[in-house]
Amino acid sequence: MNEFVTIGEPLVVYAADEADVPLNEATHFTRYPAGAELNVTIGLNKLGVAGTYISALGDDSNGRFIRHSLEQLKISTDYIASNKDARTGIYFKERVTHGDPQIEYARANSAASQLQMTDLPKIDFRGVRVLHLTGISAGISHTMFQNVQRLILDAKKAGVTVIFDPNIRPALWPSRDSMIRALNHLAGQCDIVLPGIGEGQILMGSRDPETIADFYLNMSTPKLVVVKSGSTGAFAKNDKNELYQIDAFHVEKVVDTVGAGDGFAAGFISGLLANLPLEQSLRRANAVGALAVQSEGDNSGYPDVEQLETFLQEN
Ligand code: KDG
Repeated sequence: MNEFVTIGEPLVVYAADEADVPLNEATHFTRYPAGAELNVTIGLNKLGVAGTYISALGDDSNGRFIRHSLEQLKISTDYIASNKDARTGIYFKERVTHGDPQIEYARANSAASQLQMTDLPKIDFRGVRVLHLTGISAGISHTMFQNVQRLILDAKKAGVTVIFDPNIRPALWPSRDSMIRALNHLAGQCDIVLPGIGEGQILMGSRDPETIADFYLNMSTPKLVVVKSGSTGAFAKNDKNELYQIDAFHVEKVVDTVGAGDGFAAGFISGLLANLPLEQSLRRANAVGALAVQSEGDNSGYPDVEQLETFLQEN
C-alpha cells in the first residue's frame, strides 16, 4: 500500500572521484540518482515504506538511468511522466574531505520543471498518510509551484498530514525575497515543517531553534516544527508547547553531507508512519542522517530496516 506521496525533480548527480579538486579540474565522475524528494522516496523504500513519487523524466540516457535505478529498487514509476522534448536535470558535485561540496546545476527547463499533472493518472490519496514536499520542487518553475500548491489542497481534503522541508536552494529562485516569501507561504499551509538551523537565519532571521519553531507555530496550520542542526542533532516543538531535544550520533568520518537532510526526513517519516513516539522518530531521523553522511552519493548510505536497527542498538 502507498503510504506517502511526494513530488520532485529527479537529478543525475555526477560526483567527482578526485577529492579536494575544484569542479573545473576534476576529470573523473561517478553518477548516481539524486534529487531531494527522490532521496526521501529511496530512503523510505529502503525502510520498507512504499509511496507515490510524482515527476517527469526526459527521454535521454540520464532519464533512462534514473528509471532503471528505480526499477532495480522496486520503486513504482507509474507517476513519472516521460517528456521527449525536454532533458533530465543533472548536477555536478565536488568531492571534499571537509565541509560541504561545491555543486553546479544543469537543470533549467528540465522535464520535471514542465510536469503537467494532467499528463499523469489522478493521484489516489486512499491509504496515504503523508504528503512530503520540499521548497526545491516549488522553486524549479511556476508550473511546479502550482503542482505543489494543488497537492497541498488535495491532501488536506483527504485528511493527509502535509510535511514541508524548505530545502533552500537560492540558485533556483528569481530573488532571495521571493524565495523567502514563497517558502514561508508554503510552510504556513503544512502540518509539520522541517527547517535546518541555517535556513532559520535566512527564512526568519534567527538561528535559535525555539524562535524558528515559534515562527511557524504562530501560523494557522503547523502543529509541529522540527529544526535540524546536523552534527548537534534536532530540536522539536509542537502546538502544545512541548519541547524535544535529541542529540546527533557521533560520526567518525564524514564523506559527503549532501542528502543527509533528506535521509533525516525519511527516517522521521518512517517513524511517524510506524506510530512511534516523537522522540523515537527523531532518533531514527538522526540515525539515517548519520549513516547518510558516511557514503558518497546523495542516498547511497541510507540504511535498510536491519542496518538501521543494528545502528540504533549499537549507538
Ligand atoms: O538534498 C539533496 C539534494 O540537494 C540533492 O540530491 C540535489 O535535489 C537536489 C538539489 O536540488 O540540490
